[in-house]
Amino acid sequence: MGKTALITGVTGQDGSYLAELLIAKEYTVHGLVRRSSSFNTERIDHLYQDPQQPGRTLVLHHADLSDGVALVNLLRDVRPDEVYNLGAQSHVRVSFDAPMYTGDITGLGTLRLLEAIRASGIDTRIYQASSSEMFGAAPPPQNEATPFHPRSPYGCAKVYSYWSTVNYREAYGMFAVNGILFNHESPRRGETFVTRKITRAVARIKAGLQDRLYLGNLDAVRDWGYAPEYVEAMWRMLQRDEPDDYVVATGVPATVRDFLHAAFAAGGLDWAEHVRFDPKYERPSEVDALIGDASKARDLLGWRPEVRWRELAGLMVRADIDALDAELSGARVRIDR
Ligand code: NDP
Ligand code: GDR
Repeated sequence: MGKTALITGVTGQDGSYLAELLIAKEYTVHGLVRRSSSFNTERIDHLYQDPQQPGRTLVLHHADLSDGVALVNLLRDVRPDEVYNLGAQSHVRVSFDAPMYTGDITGLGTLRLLEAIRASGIDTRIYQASSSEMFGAAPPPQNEATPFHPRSPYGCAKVYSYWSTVNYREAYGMFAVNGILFNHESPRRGETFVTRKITRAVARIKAGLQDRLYLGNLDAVRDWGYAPEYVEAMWRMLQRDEPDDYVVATGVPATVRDFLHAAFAAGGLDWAEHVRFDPKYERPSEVDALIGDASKARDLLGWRPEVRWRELAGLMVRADIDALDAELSGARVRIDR
């Protein structure tokens, strides 16, 4: 019998890659999906199986991180061997506009889940999606010993979740781990995060659908890795004998401007001709530089990143060009009909 996992945030970038990874490892994956007035399962539609089909490997449930009772009931029903808490209001800029909501879901949501595990009395392991945003203003390189100095409501909420996870490990002996992941991207990255916003714009500018791209601070330094590699690290953390916390990063820095340059060059374009500044994309307090030291993950998990930011920019641009081509040719077919 394979294992059973529950993923919150299964419809997000990481949730979709993690579901694929676990299904390939013969897990039965249960995903928590929040109710939306339009479809929000695009990233996992290729994994969808008819609910009537016996022996499904992906089962979706409606629930929400704001609803603690629903979490208890879900855990009692599913009785997962592993829980991955990836659900969150995950956008840093938006967290300044919706700080209370972000605190509720990204912060308290984790506590609700931890408490639901305790209340349901099941024996399980939990992975908490912690973030390099917790380091905030702490100078790079950052590792597991670097003190936190968050710079946004999102970062503060993640610090709350981090310590709640550590506390449940210490107080109740729970197998609870924090993966402190630095930025990781992919063709499935949300369209309003800076990398995807850029690579999508390259495709649209090349196709003549857009001319300008408005961005905020180009000087910020980030350590961008490739999401499918990062979900492998999450899984490895839960396979260890003892629970612990790990930084996951490439250790290679680049500015937003560097990424912009590489992505436009990959599309045969000059970014300076198209990019304009809009202060609305700046944050009231910015995180200037995040560069991770993932030596512990390398030594204890045997985890090593392969894809670096420049290659990532190229692969994301190609994926966006291909996706737009497919969309446009589909539209033409419909118009022809
Ligand atoms: P996404 O924004 O792509 O996905 C977030 C997921 O959370 C979505 O499935 C979303 O649902 C779900 N969600 C949002 N609100 C709720 C709610 N109230 N109840 C239940 N689910 C909810 O994020 P990523 O996949 O990029 O990141 C996964 C996790 O890792 C997040 O917690 C993020 O903060 C954290 N993280 C991400 C990093 C990165 O670089 N990607 C780095 C470090 C940490 P819906 O699809 O309906 O919006
Ligand atoms: P980040 O990612 O805040 O690091 O959080 P994002 O891609 O939003 O910003 C990266 C940097 O780019 C600058 N920037 C812009 N950002 C956006 N979104 N839009 C713009 O137009 C723009 N112009 C410049 C930002 O100021 C910032 O410095 C991501 C999220 O996935 C979090 O959930 C996760 O925890 C962290 O990464 C690690």
